[in-house]
Amino acid sequence: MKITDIISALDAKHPGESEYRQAVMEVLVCIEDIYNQHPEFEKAAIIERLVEPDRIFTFKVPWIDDKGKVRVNLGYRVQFNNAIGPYKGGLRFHASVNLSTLKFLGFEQTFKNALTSLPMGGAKGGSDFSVRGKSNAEIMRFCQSFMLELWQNIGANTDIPAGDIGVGGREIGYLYGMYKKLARENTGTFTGKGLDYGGSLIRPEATGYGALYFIDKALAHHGHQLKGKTVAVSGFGNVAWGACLKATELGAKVITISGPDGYIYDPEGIEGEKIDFMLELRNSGEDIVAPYADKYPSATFYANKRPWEQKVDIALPCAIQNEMNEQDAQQLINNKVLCVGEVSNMGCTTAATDLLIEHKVIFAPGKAVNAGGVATSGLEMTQNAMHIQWSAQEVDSNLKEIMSKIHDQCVKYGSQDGGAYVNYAKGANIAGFMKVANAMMAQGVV
Ligand code: 2IT
Repeated sequence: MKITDIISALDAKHPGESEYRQAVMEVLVCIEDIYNQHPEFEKAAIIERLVEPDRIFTFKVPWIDDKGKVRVNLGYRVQFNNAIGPYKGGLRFHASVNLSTLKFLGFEQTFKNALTSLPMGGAKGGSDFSVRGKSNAEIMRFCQSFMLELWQNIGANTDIPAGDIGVGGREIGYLYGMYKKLARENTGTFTGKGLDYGGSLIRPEATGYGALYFIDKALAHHGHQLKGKTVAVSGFGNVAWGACLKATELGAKVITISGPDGYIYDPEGIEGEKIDFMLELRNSGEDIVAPYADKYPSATFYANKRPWEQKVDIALPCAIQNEMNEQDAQQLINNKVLCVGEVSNMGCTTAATDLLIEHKVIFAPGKAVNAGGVATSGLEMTQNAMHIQWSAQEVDSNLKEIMSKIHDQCVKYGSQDGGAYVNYAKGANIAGFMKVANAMMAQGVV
């Protein structure tokens, strides 16, 4: 089947799943040429097999709130592809979660994990449960009920969940605690665990750190440097936190963060204790950034707006999918943006991505630039399997090396204009696809 036919078949089969179809389409458009050079892929129906998840678990998650009321959420695990290793990917707890979200995330995860060069397949899961405004006890009961259903389908060598939006250290603790009780084993079936029970140093920071290592490389490759650049960050969770820390450490100045209520603009830079305050805001459970401007006089709060209207050298969406649209991208281009990195998965709409690439903005796609998180999860799995804990320095130097190799793969497959510009989206999609496709070819029709 031709790529265009595959896309229309998918549109007909899954009409409501727009994010999933968006993610698939973005990959297929990039790999079309290389796919056409490999007739054996078509014969083995590699793409038809790659775009559908291996299996999906859907289940109800009943739990009791603090008032004694029975509540019901939906739980999912999408085991997307295990051609190169056990299923691996996070759990997202957010009101917006549905099957389309998790299929898009699982699909992306498959290629991202391939890019890390570690043996991990792709998966994603989660629930439409929102942690916002819930007590610790409610979150624990929800996590326990979620795990009561899921535990039989995961394992250290089959499927290893981790965190994502709404699932941080606290939730992983509750989930893993219940998993251990039910499975009667303790081999590290989750990553992102606490340091006292098998977690890895640097894992909480890893997505943001890795992203900045990648951006640093990408800028250098195009004759620029990170030092002295201004950065707009969206979000104020774990990923935004790591990005702010590393951007600042490498000499850039972060001037925005954002929440569902609007964004903070702080021209003096969000650094030092201001970054710690971001975590305090996150941990307050209220999901708002406005109090930052009350605390720091250098900052202004813009209600219900997104940070992309500010003039910056680098824009890093770190919140959720499709948070940067075509108008945002145009605004950034008008303001002479140099680089955009999708630290959130599929942070840009397709139209935004296309526009940025068309204008030769250095565009780092999610599956490359945010792969440091899952890569460090892979390093956590290694440490668990070896029954040891590495130093922060050891983990960090591995992470840096992995991000550098991902950058090299993108350059290999995405260079254009005689090497003057790298289309990282194309490079990442081809590199990830080739690895997964070759692994699938080797293993027959399964
Ligand atoms: O999107 C991602 O790569 C993650 N949420 C991390 C997944 C993981 O298994 O560490």
